[in-house]
Amino acid sequence: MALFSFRRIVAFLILITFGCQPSIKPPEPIGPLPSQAQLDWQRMEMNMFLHFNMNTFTNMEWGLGGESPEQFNPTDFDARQWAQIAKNAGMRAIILTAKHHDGFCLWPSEFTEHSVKNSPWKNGKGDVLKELAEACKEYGLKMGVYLSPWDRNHAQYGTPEYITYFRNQLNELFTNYGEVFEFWIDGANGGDGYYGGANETRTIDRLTYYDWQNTFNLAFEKNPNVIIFSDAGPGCRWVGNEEGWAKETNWSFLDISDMAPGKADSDVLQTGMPNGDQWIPAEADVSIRLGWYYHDYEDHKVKSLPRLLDIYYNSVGRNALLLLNFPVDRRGKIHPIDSARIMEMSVQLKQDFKTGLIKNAIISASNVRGDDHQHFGTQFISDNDPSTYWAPEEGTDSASLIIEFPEVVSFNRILLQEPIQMGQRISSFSVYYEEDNSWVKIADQTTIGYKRLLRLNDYSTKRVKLVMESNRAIPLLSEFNLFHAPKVLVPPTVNRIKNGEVTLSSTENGLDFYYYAGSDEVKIWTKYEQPFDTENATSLSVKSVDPISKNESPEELIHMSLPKSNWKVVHVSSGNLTDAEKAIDENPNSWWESENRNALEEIIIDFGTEIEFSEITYLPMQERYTKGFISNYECYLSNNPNNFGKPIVSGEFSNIANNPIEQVIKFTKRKGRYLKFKAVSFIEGHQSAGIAELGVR
Ligand code: FUL
Repeated sequence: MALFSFRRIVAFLILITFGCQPSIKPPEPIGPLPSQAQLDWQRMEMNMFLHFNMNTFTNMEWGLGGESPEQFNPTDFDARQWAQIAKNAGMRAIILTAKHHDGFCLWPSEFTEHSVKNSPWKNGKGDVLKELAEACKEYGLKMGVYLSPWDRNHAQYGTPEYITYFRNQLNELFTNYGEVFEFWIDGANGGDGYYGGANETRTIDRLTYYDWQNTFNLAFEKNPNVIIFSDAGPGCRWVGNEEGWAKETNWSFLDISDMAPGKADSDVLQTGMPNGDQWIPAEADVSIRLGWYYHDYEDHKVKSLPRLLDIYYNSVGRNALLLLNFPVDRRGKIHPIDSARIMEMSVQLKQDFKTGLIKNAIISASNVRGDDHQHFGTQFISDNDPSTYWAPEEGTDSASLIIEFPEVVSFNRILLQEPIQMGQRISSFSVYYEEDNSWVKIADQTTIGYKRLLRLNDYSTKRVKLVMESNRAIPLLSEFNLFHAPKVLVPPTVNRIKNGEVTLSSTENGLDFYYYAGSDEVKIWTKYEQPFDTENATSLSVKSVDPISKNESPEELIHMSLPKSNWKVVHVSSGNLTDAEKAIDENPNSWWESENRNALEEIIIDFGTEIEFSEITYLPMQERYTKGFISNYECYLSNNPNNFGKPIVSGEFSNIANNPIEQVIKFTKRKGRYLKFKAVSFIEGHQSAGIAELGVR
């Protein structure tokens, strides 16, 4: 009988219980406050950034502007692949470099010849923006555009006419491709360039040149909800670094009186301003590789899973939105290494936040606003709805919540969220857990904002306390939960120093490491307790084990050089010997570079004693902007440093420019005390011999 259904009876009981109570007014929001568009934006949490256009084909990060549209020609373009990856990884939107600093346009703009319309791709009939807009629609994603204000191609850049051009382009992008949810304004602006053939240096006044307010108004006319990104907002702000992290203290407020796109203090952007008068939350942009654009020599430099997790926890977990960049390759697709890595991250994050432990707990608050549990009770902090919240009494300076679990629980993650539609209110908080009947502090922190995630060691307890100590107005909390994230099971990082000592480490706390030095099929694993020596073994296997679940990471086999503790550089053709020691210091991040340019260069190493080996290894420098890559080499071996005779081996490092990993030179086993390594030629564009590390095994 529908009339007496259970729901109706409950509704009736609620009505008679609470309906007659005087209604308690909700707390007053405290400004600055986000707009609805900013609220929706913040809830996206993680979006995809794509760098793809002329630089992809010229192998540059910043094109000069004089490139030819002929050079743009993806071989297997697929915007649906981008959208599918974004969707599968849990992202909500894609922002594409429609025009980067070199001025090349990915859409057939009516206002320039420097676009896809004059490229061989699809015989000039292609439109990347159109295909992206369609793919986003298909996968339920939003689309944003990066339109570089700096244009090193345009002849009029620097004059008032260029502003008209820029606005015309903005208009095209906002008119022809459906809703543009975010308009990305990069800060890099002014410098040398092609500028229609002038080939000169041009600068502009970042505060006044673009008449930004009127430029923004054009975007708002097309989409009143567009989020405009720049150093100074107004929709969201650059986080002040390109490494994907915000400071632990991160306010979503800014006072932009002296700021403009490309004109701000990055330290301030990393924290926001506690007294800022506008709501301008942080967006943290970072690339999954070293560069923003695709370079095949960075295929081995895709960020590791632990690194990506650090980025997530230090951006989304610190009240910022994460904009993670994928450099699209020359096919017009995301590289398989990158897509596999982002899926690893997405799987791990799902595991981390799989089960909120608060579900079965009793939550008691220091007090509840007007005792009105129905509207302001603690049930709202675990309802997964960021708009509902628990509120304490007015006048509460410091409020607290105690969570009591029916049984002992273990946790290592804490999630906190403020209902930011009511303003960002909490300035400091701490978390305690109960051990032997007393409270032990485990976190002493500052801001929360939309979301704050804490990564901690494992704690086991029946009671946890959260104290919100200082607040801009009574603290409100929309979510508070604890999780027990599984360990990230990747093999430990291996580090060896010159004296031969090997250390194992991991960014994940609480893991055990095991190693086996040797190349036998059946390994006898040793538990890592302290730095060790590998004697003369050149193979080292390592793995991580979670001591609680006993789950293991895959094993990793590392090929090492014979120990270098007694090695010395006794001769270099240019530069000094102390500097040259960097070539054998076991540190892949330091390097020796010869001083002469375009000359044959050599280095002689004394092993201290005669040794036998069949491989020589050469690691080129591992920096983002490379130099000193040797392409042809000769190796000599002798017991007399003054008489080497003929090379024992010579050859070419075939793919070193594209894949600058450790290069291995193999030959039949030889003995000797002195090794002479000679650079015979360098790769195109390089003029010196650079060595991050030389080894033998
Ligand atoms: C920087 C630009 O100069 C880079 O090329 C890249 O687009 C990055 C996202 O912003 O400032």
